[in-house]
Amino acid sequence: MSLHLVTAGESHGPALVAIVTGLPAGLRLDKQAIDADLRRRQQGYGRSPRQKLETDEVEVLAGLRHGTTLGTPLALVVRNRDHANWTWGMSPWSPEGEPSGKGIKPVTLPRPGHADLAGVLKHDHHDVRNALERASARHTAVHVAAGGVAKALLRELGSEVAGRPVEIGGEATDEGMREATDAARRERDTLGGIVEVVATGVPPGLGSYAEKTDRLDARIAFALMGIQAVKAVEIGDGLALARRRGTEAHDEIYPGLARRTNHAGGIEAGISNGEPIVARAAMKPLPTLMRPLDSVDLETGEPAKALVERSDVQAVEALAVVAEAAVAFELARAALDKLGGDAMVDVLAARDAYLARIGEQWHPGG
Ligand code: EPS
Repeated sequence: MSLHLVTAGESHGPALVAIVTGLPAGLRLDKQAIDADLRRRQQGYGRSPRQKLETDEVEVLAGLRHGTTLGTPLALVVRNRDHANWTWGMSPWSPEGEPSGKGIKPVTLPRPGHADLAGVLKHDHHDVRNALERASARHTAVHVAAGGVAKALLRELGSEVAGRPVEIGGEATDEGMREATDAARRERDTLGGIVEVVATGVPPGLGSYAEKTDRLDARIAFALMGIQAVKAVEIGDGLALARRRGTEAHDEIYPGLARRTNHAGGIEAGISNGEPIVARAAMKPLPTLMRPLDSVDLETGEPAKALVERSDVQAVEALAVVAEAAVAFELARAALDKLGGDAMVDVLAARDAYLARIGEQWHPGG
């Protein structure tokens, strides 16, 4: 059984939920490490005032005993503190009492670039809120919690995964990113950006060229493109490779099977090659705008300005943490597909046997 993740949860509902299946028993988890990633995701220069309301923290409902996985489905929860302001508006059952708090009035002004319009048409909703609540990037919190579990597994296997923003609003230095964010905030606008995730210590041989669903680059691209607001993904030198000649595009092989370049971003033909895995994701500017774009009121059919709501100026630093979690989850899945095992001790024994076998040829460090 492959590692699998399913999530549920609306942005202002009671909680976000993730269930991870396919984990071996005997993996130690550290609540503080997972909570530290949840805090990293909440921080960032352009985040919305919502982050002052939330103090994300992981709760575990199943699959863990005394900090060690049981080899059963792992159920993770991150509560939405803001739900206290939406108890009537986002009540899972027919609400009782007089309407109060937020989310009472139906939203009928779809934001260009958001799920609002396509979501209501697809599902026959009459309140845009019924679409936007799940489309919101709020539920990336629980993906980060699941990514924390994957990172714990990878760490046991000797791999580390780290994400960072490399561009915000077209600026590539810390100062430029901050200035661009300040300017956009002043001008009541939003920004996008680019994040990079690098995974080190990944052995050769994860993934497969046999089927596209098993290609490691395809899986990573899928995982990154599946994050809210991501519009492009590249692996290694990505798009730039298309403009190079073959003699300048590939990573030559030296004794010990070492490489001196990593244009491929650690993946050749859908399989890890032992070099650092490098993936980048590009995020569009957030579509909730303080200076709203043209739209149409779905109730009247008349031209109107789109919904204006509290939101972030940019969330690129948050995306870096979410992308890190997404890549970690795919790498953990690929590692378990390769190594199998119902128990961590079996996974580690398989890893040792595999590294011993390829170590006869593969010793890139010399
Ligand atoms: C989001 C809009 C904002 C963000 C939210 C994502 O929420 P609200 O509408 O409640 O102000 O703060 O992100 C989070 C809450 C989070 O934890 O990342 C959206 O529309 O995607």
